[in-house]
Order: sequence, then C-alpha cells, then structure tokens
Amino acid sequence: MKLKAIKNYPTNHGSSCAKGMSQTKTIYSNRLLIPQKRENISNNFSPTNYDEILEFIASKIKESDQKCVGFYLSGQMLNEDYYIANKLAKGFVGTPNCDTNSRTCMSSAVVGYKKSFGLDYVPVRIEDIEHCNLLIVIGANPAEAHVVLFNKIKKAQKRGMKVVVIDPRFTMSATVADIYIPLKVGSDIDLLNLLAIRLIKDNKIDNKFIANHTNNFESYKKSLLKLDEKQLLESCQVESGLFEEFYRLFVNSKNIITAWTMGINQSIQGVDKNLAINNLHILTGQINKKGSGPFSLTGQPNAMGGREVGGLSTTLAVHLDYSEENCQKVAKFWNSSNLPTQEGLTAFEMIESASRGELDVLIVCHVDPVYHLPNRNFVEKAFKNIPLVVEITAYRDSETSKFSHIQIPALPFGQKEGTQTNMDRTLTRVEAFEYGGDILQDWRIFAKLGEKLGYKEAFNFKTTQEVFEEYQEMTRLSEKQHLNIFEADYEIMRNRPFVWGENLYRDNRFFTHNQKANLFFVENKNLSEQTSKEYPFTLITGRIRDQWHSGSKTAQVKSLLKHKKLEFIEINREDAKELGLKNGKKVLVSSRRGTIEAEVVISDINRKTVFIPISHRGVNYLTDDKLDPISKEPDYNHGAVTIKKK
Ligand SMILES: Nc1nc2c(c(=O)[nH]1)N[C@H]1C(S)=C(S)[C@@H](COP(=O)(O)OP(=O)(O)OC[C@H]3O[C@@H](n4cnc5c(=O)[nH]c(N)nc54)[C@H](O)[C@@H]3O)O[C@H]1N2
Ligand SMILES: Nc1nc2c(c(=O)[nH]1)N[C@H]1C(S)=C(S)[C@@H](COP(=O)(O)OP(=O)(O)OC[C@H]3O[C@@H](n4cnc5c(=O)[nH]c(N)nc54)[C@H](O)[C@@H]3O)O[C@H]1N2
Ligand SMILES: [Mo]
Repeated sequence: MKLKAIKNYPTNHGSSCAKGMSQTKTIYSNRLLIPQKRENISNNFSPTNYDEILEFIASKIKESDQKCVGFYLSGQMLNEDYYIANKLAKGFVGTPNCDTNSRTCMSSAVVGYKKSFGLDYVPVRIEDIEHCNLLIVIGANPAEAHVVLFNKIKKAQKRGMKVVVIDPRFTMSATVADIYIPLKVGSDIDLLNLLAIRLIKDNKIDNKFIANHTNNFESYKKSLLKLDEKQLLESCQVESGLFEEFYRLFVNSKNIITAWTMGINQSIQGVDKNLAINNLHILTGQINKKGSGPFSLTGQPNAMGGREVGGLSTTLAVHLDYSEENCQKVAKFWNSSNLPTQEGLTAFEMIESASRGELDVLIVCHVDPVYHLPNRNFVEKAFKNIPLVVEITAYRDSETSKFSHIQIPALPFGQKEGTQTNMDRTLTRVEAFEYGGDILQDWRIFAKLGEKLGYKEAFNFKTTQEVFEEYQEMTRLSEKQHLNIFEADYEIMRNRPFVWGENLYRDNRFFTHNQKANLFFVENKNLSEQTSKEYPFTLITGRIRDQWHSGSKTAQVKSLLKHKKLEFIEINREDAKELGLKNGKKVLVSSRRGTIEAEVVISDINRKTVFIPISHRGVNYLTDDKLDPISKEPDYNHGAVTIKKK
C-alpha cells in the first residue's frame, strides 16, 4: 500500500519522519495475532480466545481486593482506548492504581504547569515558532525526537529566529544552534537561576506583568538574590563569556519560547526544573503573547490525550483531581458507586507494591514497563511476584512478555481508528487504512472485560465514535469547562483538526486561586546519584532519530537500522583515549544496579559523561530508581556508571 501525504493538513503539512514513512512498507513478523496464556512464566504460551481469556481475567479481578488490581496504560493509546480503560479501572473495578508511562515522561511538566499557572495546559502552539525571536532548547533534542518540528525550527531560523541549545551532549540539534551551552548534567536550575538573578539585577524584567499578574515576587527575589552568581556558574561548568553571550541574546529578544523535554522532566528535581523555566517566563512576561511561552514538548503521540482523559493515577478523569465534589460528579456521570476516593499509586510505586506482594493483577496496555522502568533488576523481581500479569499488545516480543501470563492481541496503528491530541492541544483523527481481521482495538478489549465483570450497560458502545462522544460529554465536567473537547466533531476532524483551550489565559488571567501566576524559588540540591572513583561517569539516556523506544516496530525495518546502531555508548574522545577505547569496540557498562554491553561511539559529549540510547533494550539495568518527590518521574539521566573493555 502507498501512503499519500495531505499537503495542506494544518499540523504537519503532510511531512513525516522516516519511522512514519516506513510504516506501510513493512510486514512485521512479530505481530501478536491470537490471545495466549500460560500458568507459569517458565512455560510456553498456549492459544486461547478473547471470550475465554477475558472471562478468566474478570474472575481473577473479582477475587482480588480492588486496590490489588493495577492498570498500566500508555501515552500511545488513542483517546477512546484510554477513556474506556480509565473508566473501567477507576469507575468500575474501583482501583485508583491506574497509571501510565507518561509518568516517566511528562509528569514533571504537568505538575510544573499546575503549580505555576494552576492548570495542566500548554500555553504555546507550534505555529508560535513562526513568531518567535529566540528559541531556547533545553534538555531536548528535536532533531532526533521531534523531526517534523525541527524542520519548522530550521525554517524559522532562515527568517532570523535564534536558537540556543543547552545540553551536556553536542546533539544533532546543537549543530544548528546559534549558541550551544554544554552545561554539566543536572545543573540546569543553576543556569536558569543565574539568568533570573541577572534579569532582576539589571531590571530586565516585566515589572508591570509582575505587579498585576504574579504571586510571591518579593519572597522569590529575596531567596534568589542570596545565591552566589560565581558559584552558580561554576556549578553548571559554563564559561562566563558564553553565559554573557546567552544573556545578551535573551535580553535583546522580543519573543522567547523555551522548549524542553526529557533532559528536564526526567529528574529527581524534575518539577523544580520546570518551575525554574516557568519562573523566567513569568518574570519577563514572556507568555500569552504570540511567539512566546514555556513550551513543554510532549513525547508520545497521545501523552496529551492521556492527561486530558485522566489516565494518570493522580487524576480521576478529564482534568479532575481527586476531591469529594469531583468524585461525586464523576460517579454520577458514569452511574457508578465504585469510585476510589484518593489518588492511586504511580507507575514505579505500583511495581514497588508488587515487590512487597501487594499486587494480584496487573493489566499492561500498549506499554513495556519491564523495558522502560528504571532499575530493571528490581523491576524484574517485582514482576515475578505478581500472580497475574496481562499484556494487551500488538507485538509479541516485548521485554514484559518474559513476565506475562496472558497476552491479548490489539489492533495496531493503521488498523484502528480514533483520535489523539498532539503537543499543542490539537486533536486529530487517526484512520484505519488496513484491514485488521478479527483482532480487537484496545477499547473493545477493555469494554468486553467490563461486560464480563457485569457492567454491560456502562460499556455498551458500538463504534469508536460513540466512545468519543461520551468522552466529549464528560469534558463538560472540567473546571470552568475549560477542556472544551465537547465542541469538537468526530466527522469534521477527518479533515480539520480541533484545538481545545484557545487563549485560555486571556488577559493574563491564570487558573490559580487569585488568577495570578506563581513564582517559586527553587534550588539545585544535587540529589542525583553522584559519580565516584568506582563509577566515574554520569549516564545520560535518550532517543535516536530512526528508532522508537524498544523498537517493536522500528527495529524490524532494515532501512531504519542504517542511521545509528541500536546498542551504542557515546563517550568523549579524551575519556576514550584514557581508557584506550576505539570506535566500534565492545565494552561492559556497569552501575551499582546492573551491567550491559554496548559498542563505543566517540563524540564531543562532555567529559565524564556518556550516552546510551533507549533503543538498547537493556539500558534500564543501569538506571537509578530515584523519583521526583511530587511528580514521581524517574531520575533516568543522572546515574553513575563505569566502563570496562570486554
Ligand atoms: N526518534 C524518536 N523520537 C521520539 C521518541 C523515540 O523513541 N524516537 N520518543 C518520543 C518520546 S516518548 C519522548 S518523551 C520524546 C523525548 O524527546 P527528547 O527529550 O528531546 O529526547 P531525548 O533523546 O530523551 O533527549 C533528551 C536530551 O536531554 C539531554 N539531557 C540529559 N540530561 C540533561 C541535563 O541534565 N540537562 C540538559 N539541559 N539536558 C540533558 C540529553 O543529552 C538529550 O539530548 O521523544 C519523542 N520522540
Ligand atoms: N532509561 C530511560 N528509560 C526511559 C526513558 C528514557 O529516556 N530513558 N524514557 C521514558 C519515556 S519518556 C517513555 S514514553 C517510555 C516509553 O516506553 P514504552 O512505552 O514502554 O516503549 P514502547 O517500545 O513504545 O512500548 C510500547 C508497547 O506497545 C506495544 N504496541 C504497539 N502498538 C500497540 C497498539 O496499538 N496497542 C497495544 N495495546 N499495544 C501496542 C508495543 O509492542 C510495545 O511493546 O520509556 C521511558 N523509559
Ligand atoms: Mo516519553
């Protein structure tokens, strides 16, 4: 089959990355085509069917205390799949322990936005790049992770937009930067605080905006100005001349966007790092005007939709947090009396509870937690403790499959339909362009399970559109009806996407208690695992352009394997020389938690810093399971490792 681009489609103008282009040219030999089960994970799977297996799972759920049932969802599920899974888990099974891999991805940004502005709302649109004068890319590598957006960035540079890239690694994105700042891993708060101090001292802040639209300025300023500028600069290991160049560019730019992703969010101080970015935009009034604002770039295709539906365990549904009033509203809407009343366990906490033997059933959908959670040896042990692990997946060979008792096939992208929300609040239709046979779409699997549990009426949907329309109705429950997805039209979205929440912060009125933005003083507390004589390198992990995470699809495509190897370790040339390492050499990389093998790639990454891509399925044997105390997002990027020749 041949895919034809819709050139005038508003979000991507018909362009795609290589991963997308390869979609229809490949036959994936690892598709899961029939439900299968086994009693013990040391046995082989034997075939079963949807009815029998869902009946069995329902019986196990009924036998369990509801809190001992966990749902592990994904920012790659479509809105309709997500909505039904969340409705089943929180609304009818009655467990609050329903979280998603977005916990490992966007949760620090969610908390940051809520604390600063009162709402999980991205106040920037992609098209703002066209009106921006300075784009600060911090802890993100859009050249590999947001390829279509990166092309827009390059286009905007041609019209004069400047780009500053702040990253301990000289990335593909850094190659186009006007200023590249190779700060020390984990020291972003120091750099951002230094910038804030200078802006305040030189009175380059927006005093009117601060007076009218912000809280806490005086106390924030008092704490901030106690910090020592020289120490901050030393801490982030940035030369003062380079900082001054950045500072001059910042104060001379009319419209500024800061874009960030995992180099900021995935941290034991992920929330604080987000607040440090938001602070700068509040101080300078660089928000709510064309071409400016703090722009958290979303990772997965529908991580935003998952946040809206309410898939995170810290949310109940449709942007509603747990409160007595909200629980009542939702119980009434779903006509259910089973709702939990308090936030549930987050992703890694669920696994911790499993390690204590407190989880009976875990349903994993469109996600591979054994691969993607930190400290994998611990995670594997915990999985072995769960009596029933159910995997709903389109491909057979995930890392989690080594620990699952049941695998249920779902229709993959291309064979299913629904809607998803991109990074700037734009909902688009996803179409089926291939026939998927008897395999069910994710939402149908959850709905059938709902039926088997005795909730036929609540899950009696005939079409994906019906599911979307119930979800739409529910968005009317959102605070001030700000989540205006109820205004979208499923049919119209076939040709024209729908954007929710346009100009929500009209006249700089935010969603906090007094409609003012909150400044928070934050400080780099150096809480990550520190390097030592035994483990002298700091490990960064991240993406490569042509692979998607564990590569269940992309690692099957020959043409996508040409760009970069799947299992490499990037190391600075001086460090490589000291260790006697050459390009292509196999090494053993160890942390306090585990060891993996990788192939050396010599680069200009900062000294004593190494990078392993997450296309290496074993990467999380190394990573640390420290979590941000509020967002519970893992500190993936700052563990200490050592390297030995093989
Ligand atoms: N090709 C491809 N694209 C993808 C994905 C994929 O698997 N493949 N996944 C999608 C998903 S789910 C996500 S979340 C996004 C992620 O998108 P990105 O976050 O842009 O991708 P990463 O490669 O994780 O890049 C994080 C960057 O942060 C840097 N970094 C690490 N530690 C620090 C630090 O302490 N400070 C600073 N300033 N920088 C640091 C790293 O060197 C790296 O360049 O990508 C999405 N796009
Ligand atoms: N060290 C380290 N670890 C990380 C990260 C990092 O930067 N560093 N990043 C974190 C982040 S941001 C993310 S988002 C996660 C990503 O981690 P995961 O989401 O776990 O990775 P994927 O490989 O995308 O797994 C998706 C699974 O869904 C299955 N699947 C595909 N299509 C369908 C479908 O239509 N339906 C169903 N039911 N299943 C389907 C695939 O077979 C695959 O097993 O990793 C996290 N872990
Ligand atoms: Mo992600």
